[in-house]
Amino acid sequence: MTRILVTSALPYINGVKHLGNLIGSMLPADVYSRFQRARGHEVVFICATDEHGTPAELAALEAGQSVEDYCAALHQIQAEAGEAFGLSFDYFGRSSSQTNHETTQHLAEALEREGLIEERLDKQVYSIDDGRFLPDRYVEGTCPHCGYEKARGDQCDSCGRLLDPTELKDPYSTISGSKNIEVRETRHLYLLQSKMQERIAQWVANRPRWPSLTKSIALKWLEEGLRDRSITRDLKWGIPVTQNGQPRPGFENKVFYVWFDAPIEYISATKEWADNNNQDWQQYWLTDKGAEDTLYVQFMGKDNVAFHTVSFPCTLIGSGEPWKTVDMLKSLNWLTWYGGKFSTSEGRGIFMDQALTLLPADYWRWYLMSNAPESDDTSFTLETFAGAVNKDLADVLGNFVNRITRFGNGKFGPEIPAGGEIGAAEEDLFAELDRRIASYTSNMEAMEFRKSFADLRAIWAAGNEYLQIAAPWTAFKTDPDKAAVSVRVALNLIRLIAVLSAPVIPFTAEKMLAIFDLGLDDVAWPKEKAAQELTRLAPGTKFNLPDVLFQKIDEEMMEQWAERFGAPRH
Ligand code: B3M
Ligand code: ZN
Repeated sequence: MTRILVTSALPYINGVKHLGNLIGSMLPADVYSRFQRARGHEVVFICATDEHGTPAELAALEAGQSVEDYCAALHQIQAEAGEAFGLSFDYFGRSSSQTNHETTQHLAEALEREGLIEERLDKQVYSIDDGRFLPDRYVEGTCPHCGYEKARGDQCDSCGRLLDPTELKDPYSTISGSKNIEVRETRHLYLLQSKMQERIAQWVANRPRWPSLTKSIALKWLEEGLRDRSITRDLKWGIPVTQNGQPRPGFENKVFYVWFDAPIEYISATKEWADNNNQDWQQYWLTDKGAEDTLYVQFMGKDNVAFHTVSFPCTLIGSGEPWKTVDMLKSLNWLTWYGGKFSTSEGRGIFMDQALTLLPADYWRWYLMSNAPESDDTSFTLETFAGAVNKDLADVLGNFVNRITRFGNGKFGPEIPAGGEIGAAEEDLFAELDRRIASYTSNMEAMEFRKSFADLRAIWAAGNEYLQIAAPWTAFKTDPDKAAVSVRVALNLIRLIAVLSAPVIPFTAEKMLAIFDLGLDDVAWPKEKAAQELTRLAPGTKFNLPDVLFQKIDEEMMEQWAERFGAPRH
C-alpha cells in the first residue's frame, strides 16, 4: 500500500465552474483518486476554492456583497456542485482560511531568511478619486499593442498579450470609471526566482516521469530564465504581509499576491483535513517526517503548469525547509466550446450546476473522461456528447446489463443459476478480459485517460460480444445448462464491470452492485484472473432487476439544449 496525496488545481471563487474547468483538473483528479483507493492505496484527495485576487473583489462588488460574504456563499455553492458531480474530495478547503494565512506568512518569512525576498520600488497605477492603487483588473484602457479599448490591466482579451497596468493608454478605474489616474511608486516584495534557476533546473531534471506536456512547459520557462516576481499587491482582501510575526512596516495596506498563497493552500487544506481526522499532516508534506514515502500527484490545466513547475517549487525549495514537492503532474489541454472558449465571465458554455439539470453526473463524467483533452484541445459539441451517451453508455453498457438480468430472471428466476460447464466462448471472454484489464489498469496508473477508457469501453463491449456468441436464448431451448453458464458468467461480469467502472461512473457502479445487494465497499479491484473473478457471485445468489441504467439523448433534447446554451446546430 502506498500513501498518495492528490491535489486538484483550486477552482477560482468567482462563480460555478464550467465543464472545461471540471475536466481540466477536478474530474481527472477524482477519477485517479477513486482508482487508487479501489486498488487499496491510502489516498488523500485535497481541493479548495481559490479566493483572493481582484476577480473575487470585482465579482463581490458586482453581486453587491462584501467580499467575505461573497466568498463564503460561493464556496458553499462550489462545494455542493462538486458533491453532486461525485467529486470525492477528502477535504475541500478555502485559501482564505486562517490556516492558510499562517502557512503563507510562515513560508514568506522562511524565504526571507534564505535571502530570497527583496523589497523593491514599483510603479503602479493610482486612482486619485478612488484613493487607491489599481492592480491587475482594477484598471482598463487601450491596449498598446492592438489598440483594443477595453484591455484589462493584466491582459488584453483581444490580442491575448500579458500587460502591465502602467502600459495601458487612456486608463480608467473599473471601480469608479474615473480617468483621474496617475502612476505612483509603491513598495513590493519580490521573490528572487533568478537565484533559484540552478536548483529548479536540477529539480525538474530529477522528474523523469513527468508527461511531455508538463515537461515541455517547465523547460520552456527554464530556458527563458527565471525572473524575479512580485508577490504582494495593493489590496485589502488577501493575506497580510508580516515580518517576524508582526505586520510588516510599510505593507499595512498590502497583501500577498493570489498566486503566491493559492498553491500553499494545498498544504493548509491538508493540515485542516488532518486536524479533523486525527491524522498527521507532516507525513504528506515534510520529507523528514515520512513524506518521502508519499507519492504526490497534481492535476491541472496547462495554463497553471508554470506556477506549479516553477513558482510553487521556488517557494517550497527556496524556504530551506524539507517540504515535499510534486512527483507526478498531470496537465490537460483545453476543452473548448465548439472550438471557442468556455467563459465564466461571459457565461458561455455549460456550467456544472446546469449540466446536472439536463442529465445525471455519470453521463458527463463518462463523456468528459473518455474524450479528455490530453494530446490536444478537444471541442465539446452536443453531437459528440450524445454519441458517447447513446452509443457507449446506453447501447453497450446499459444494454448488456438490461439484457442479461431480464433474460436470467425470466428463465431461471431471481437467483444466479447453477449447472453447466465452462466452454470455448467463456475461455475466449476470460482471455479478452485478462488482456484488457491489465491494459486498463496500467493506463490508469499512467493517467492516460483516453486510452484507459477505450479499454473500459472494450470490456463493456466484450460482455455483449460474449452474449452474442454464447446466445443463451437459443441454447436455452435445447441445453438449459449451457444457458445457465452464460447467465452466471454474465451476471458476474456485471459485478466486475461495476468495480472497474466505478472510478469514472461511480453512481452507475453503485446501481449495478445494488443488483446483488452489494455496495462499493464490499468489492475490490480484481487481483485474480478473470476466470476466478467471474465466480465471486456463487450460484444461488439473489439478484434484483435494475431500472434502465441510461436514458438516450434524442433530437428534441438536442434542439432544446442548443437553444438554451446558444450552441450552433447544422
Ligand atoms: N485558481 C486556476 C484559475 O483560476 C487557479 C488555480 C490555482 S491552483 C493553486 O485559472
Ligand atoms: Zn491587445
